[in-house]
Amino acid sequence: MLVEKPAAGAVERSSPKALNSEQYHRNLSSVLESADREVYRLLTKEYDRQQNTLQLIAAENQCSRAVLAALGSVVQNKTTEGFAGARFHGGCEVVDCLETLAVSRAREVFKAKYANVQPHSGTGANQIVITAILEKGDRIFSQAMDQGGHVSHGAPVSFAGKFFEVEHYCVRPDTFLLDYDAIREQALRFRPKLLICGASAYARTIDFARFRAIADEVGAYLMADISHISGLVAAGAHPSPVDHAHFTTTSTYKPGGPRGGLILMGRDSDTPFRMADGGRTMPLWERIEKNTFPGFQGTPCLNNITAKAVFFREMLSTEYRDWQFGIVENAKTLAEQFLRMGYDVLTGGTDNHMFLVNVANFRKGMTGFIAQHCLEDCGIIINQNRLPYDTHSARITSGMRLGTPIVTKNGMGHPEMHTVAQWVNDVLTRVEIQGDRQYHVDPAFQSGMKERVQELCAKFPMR
Ligand code: DSN
Repeated sequence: MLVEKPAAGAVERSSPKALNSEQYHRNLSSVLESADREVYRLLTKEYDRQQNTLQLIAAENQCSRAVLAALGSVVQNKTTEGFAGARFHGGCEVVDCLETLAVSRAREVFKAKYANVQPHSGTGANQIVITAILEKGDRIFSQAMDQGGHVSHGAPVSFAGKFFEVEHYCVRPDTFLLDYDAIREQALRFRPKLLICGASAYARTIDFARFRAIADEVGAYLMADISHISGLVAAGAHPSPVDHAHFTTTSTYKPGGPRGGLILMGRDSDTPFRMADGGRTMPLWERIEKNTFPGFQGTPCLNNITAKAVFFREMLSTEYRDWQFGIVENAKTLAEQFLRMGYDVLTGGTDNHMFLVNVANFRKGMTGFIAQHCLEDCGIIINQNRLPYDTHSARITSGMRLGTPIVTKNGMGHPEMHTVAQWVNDVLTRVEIQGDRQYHVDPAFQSGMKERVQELCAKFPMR
């Protein structure tokens, strides 16, 4: 065998020493800083924004640093398709264990017979369920987006809205509450194949048993999208739909975990499903699995699945449970303060983590747009929200939506909710309204408020 000799004078290269996992994953933030200062600088800015402003967006949450660590690991490098034990690629022994762990923990958290941890998002989970059981043109019946529903439940602009025939139910115009008798009557007329319940802007308890009774009466499947309340459901702070709905879906970041989705099934997981083309009959869970891959997604995000496993373990803790009840208590306190100050809080309060306020009824000319933006100028982060029967467009709106998951996680309680309500009121009272989207905030007032917000947030650092 011919062996090439190094040229005279050449330096012999020593091969780099392999790091162990701990060394490889340590100080990833510093690694990013040296590799890409521009992104590092923006990431730092976002951390500072989250730490120094009040996070009151009901759809947002804050995951643990353990979840962040799981997201940023070498697991992200692995490609595979299929489910644990039945993969397309080799080298899956570790990711199979991780996915199996995530599934068993999810089942324990939600007392579910079946859990699918692969959906990339809550919307993806909904799309997997919808396309698993419906054929093009089939009927979906869901809460309208401007009535508190969610875009993925069949809004005209969404995927489901384009390929299925969708009709929406509304809340009552006088109480803004779901009217189950009216929903039943409409369902009897419309005869949907899929009834969807679950909301992104509804402050009251949802009666999942009632929805199931309606679905059964009209021969529909029931999907409960509990993205906004799944943390509360897991802790027992809101009734669970898992044994009422055929399918329960949720995003995993809204209850405080990594980005991603989850599909759960209870007593209906083995219900037989017959393919429309007359193909074989299979249990519902298997239909969902087949429509996840190869039906809807390719490689699952295995680092997110790893992080879901970490998060589901957190969800089983007493600390997590206490946090969920604290979120509801804080939301109730905050809503009560707004009511006390004369605001129009829809439905008169809340049973969950959020509530809606009609700001247009608070001051002449006030809009959701102005409320969101002038509060943000002062370090208070909320979102404007279209209200049921809103007279303003989606870009202007009459409402604001406030939620308490993050402030509660960071340790704020009743006294801070009083302060926050007072500050929001100060800003909304002081802002000069110049049009639907035009306003002026006195710069000295603005910087004073930002400082106070920052001081409060410093006492309750991100956990
Ligand atoms: N579902 C949206 C919301 O409630 O704001 C965000 O995903």
